[in-house]
Order: sequence, then structure tokens, then C-alpha cells
Amino acid sequence: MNDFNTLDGNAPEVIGHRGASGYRPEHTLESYRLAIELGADVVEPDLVVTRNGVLIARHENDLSGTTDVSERPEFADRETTKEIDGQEITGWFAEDFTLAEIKTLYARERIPEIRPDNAEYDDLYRIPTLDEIIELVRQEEARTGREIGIIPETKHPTFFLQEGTYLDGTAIQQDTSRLLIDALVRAEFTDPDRVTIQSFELGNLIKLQQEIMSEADVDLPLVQLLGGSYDLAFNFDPGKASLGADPSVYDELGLDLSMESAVNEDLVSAEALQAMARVYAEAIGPYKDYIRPVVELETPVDGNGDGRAEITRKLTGETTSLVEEAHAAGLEVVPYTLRREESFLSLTPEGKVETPTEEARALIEIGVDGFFTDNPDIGRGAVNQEFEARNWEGADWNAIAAEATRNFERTGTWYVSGIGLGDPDRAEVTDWNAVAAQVEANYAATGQWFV
Ligand SMILES: [Ca+2]
Ligand SMILES: [Ca+2]
Ligand SMILES: [Ca+2]
Repeated sequence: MNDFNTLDGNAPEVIGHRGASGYRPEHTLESYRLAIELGADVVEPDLVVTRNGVLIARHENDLSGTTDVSERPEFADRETTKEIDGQEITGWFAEDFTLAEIKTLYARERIPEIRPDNAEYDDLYRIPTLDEIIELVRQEEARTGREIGIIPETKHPTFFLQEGTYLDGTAIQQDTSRLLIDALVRAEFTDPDRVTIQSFELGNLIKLQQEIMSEADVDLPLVQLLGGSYDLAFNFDPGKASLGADPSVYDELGLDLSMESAVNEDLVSAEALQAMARVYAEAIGPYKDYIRPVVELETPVDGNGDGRAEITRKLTGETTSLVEEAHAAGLEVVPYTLRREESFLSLTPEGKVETPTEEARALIEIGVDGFFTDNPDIGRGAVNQEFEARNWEGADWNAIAAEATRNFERTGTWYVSGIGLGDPDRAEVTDWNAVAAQVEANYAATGQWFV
């Protein structure tokens, strides 16, 4: 099936951002499990590290925004202020807790004012380790017969390895990229079709490619996230040399980088994309606005008539050349983050509210290879609609039938992964051999593939 505008022509992957974080407190096993149930191909754990070197799923090392830690008197003395990636943050930090202590905390909804329904699930779920997430994925694969991927993100790698300190002021010096590969190898979960690693920082990805993964004899696809790469600011700061800051870590890219490259457009040039592809990356993960630019509205708009004007953005109607240039460099493109609530939506150039499904379909039409969404059901629906819109024209029905048959023999269920009709729970087409026979007959009679 070479029908989509993706790099390989296959359907784009639906990535459950922090699980199904539109419906459950993020980065909990329940959030990931629901994401898989709703049709995510891949689930996304962000990773930080505990005092005793265990990777756990949190979007940042400060635990106060997504757990009950601030209300736990036994941990009151762990509150502190640290400089994280150039910003002063006061909170309770993962690296100052053992895993056993972390396991006494409960997860909470990050944005209860926007997602009040999610807050109903506060204080029900624990914080999962990477190992537990892999175990869940394995269970769900066995249960559903679908292949599920994970796309872990290393959070604050420079902070954890070079710049950060524990509560007592001693250096943390934990290499979370190495811990990640060690954990994956230990779990025997190193299939490059199912595990992809992402980071906003460049340095840890380059090191993963050139050192950590090759030493472990694994080679997983790497995604360079775009939209703020703190390691550039660190490594180009001569004042941080004593902490190991070293701009030569980027030498092999052959690019003219500087501190400002962390925030300007240096990393989205065609030359930069080609350099990343050559040295380490298989994909980029840009902010969605890098593909479909928006302008800020002078006056917010009430899109759903509930009396609250929460739409602040309007699409210009342009499409940048980023997807095209990334594909030309051999890089896939997986933008972030699609969310359904009004405050995350945009007006179309004509002034209508663009629905979450329309937004996903527009990105799919442009050719993204996957996308991060808090609402995997909406993402799955959009991919399915794109399939149907294509009317299966030009599809390789023999290949589809062959895959469906293989899946049936393996699992007892007729399905084809990654395509709309293929959801084993909702499959309408059950006899793929008959489908293939019919399209073959039609093709022989008319020269057209159709059912
Ligand atoms: Ca993430
Ligand atoms: Ca690579
Ligand atoms: Ca509104």
C-alpha cells in the first residue's frame, strides 16, 4: 500500500501522547492501556530518573504538577528550588526520591481546569516504571494480536548527566540514555520496528547513535524533537565548561551552530535535516505550527458557544516546506501535539473552527509519518477516514490479503495492522481471501483494482 504521502507510503502512526492523556491522568498504566484500546499504534513514555537510577514515566522531574507529592507531610522536606534547563523551578524532584518512595505517590491530572473529567481519576494510579510499561505493552499485544510500539523520550538529559544536583547539592551524574538502552536490552525489547527514542536535545541522541547503542549492539530509530534543545545552550556556554560543556559534540554535523540554535531556525534548515539524517536521526518531531503556521488572534474566539472564548490561533493557510525537506533528507516527520479541547484548536483562514479530526487529516494529507495526540481515538478515526477517502485506489490487495491471512493464522483474528478496516475489534471485512479474490477478478476484467 503506497497510498499515503508518508515517507514509506504506509499509513501514519497514531502515537498516544503520554498515553491517552486527553482522558486519563498522563503517564499512568491506565492512560497507556486506554491509548492502545482507542487505536494508538505507539504509546509515549517520557522518562526521568529516581535517586536509585530507575527510569519512571513523568513529563518533567518536578513531580508536583502531576502527583499528590505536595500534600504528603512525610516528603515536605524534599521541596527545593533547582535550575532546570535554565529555569528556576521550585518543587519535589524525582531524583530526590527512591523508587519505593515514588511508588507511594498517586498520579493526578495536570490540567484539571481544562480536563475536569480526568481529575475524577486522581489518586487512583501509581507512577509506572519503564519496565512496567514494556510489560503492559507485551500483555496488550498478546491480548489484541496487534503490534504496539513505544517511543520513550529522554527528559532533561543534560541536567541529569552534567548540570543537575540532588537535594543535598551533590552531582546527579545519571546517564538516562544509557539507563534506557540498558533497560530495553534487559527486557529484550529492542525491536527497531517497535521502539523509537526521541529527545529535544541533540547531544544525547548523537551519543546514543555513536556510542551507547552501538556498544549494546542495538540500533533503534531516533527522533530529533524540534522546538527547544537545551543542550545547545549548555554546550556553547563557556561558563559551563567545568561541568563538561563541550561544543565539539556537534562537530560531525558540520553545521554552524551556536547557543541561539536552541531556539532559532538553525535546526530546520534543509542542510541541518540532512546532517541529522546522516549522523544519527531517522525522524524529526516538530511542533505542529512548524508545518501549518498560525497567527495569534487579537481577540480570542468562543468556538463552541459556551461563553468562554478560548481560541487564540488562526491558521495562515500556508504549508511550510518542512515535511517535504525532511522527506527529501530521508527523515520521517512526527509532529506534536494534537488535542481536542477548544484552547488547543485554531481557526481556519476562513474563520471557522478547525475540528481535531480536520486538523489530523490536514497533517496526514501533507504527509506526516505519525503524530502525537492526547486523543488516540480521534487520531485513529482521522487515519481511517483518510483510508476511506482514498477508496483503496491503487492498493496492493494481494499484499493486504496476505498480511490479513498471516495475522489470522497467528491470532485467529482477521485484521491488517495500521489500516482502518484492520481494527480487530471493529473489523467489518472478515474474509480477506474473498476480498482479494474479488479485487483480482475485477482487475482482470477492467484493469481497475476495486471491490
Ligand atoms: Ca514527550
Ligand atoms: Ca539512527
Ligand atoms: Ca468556548
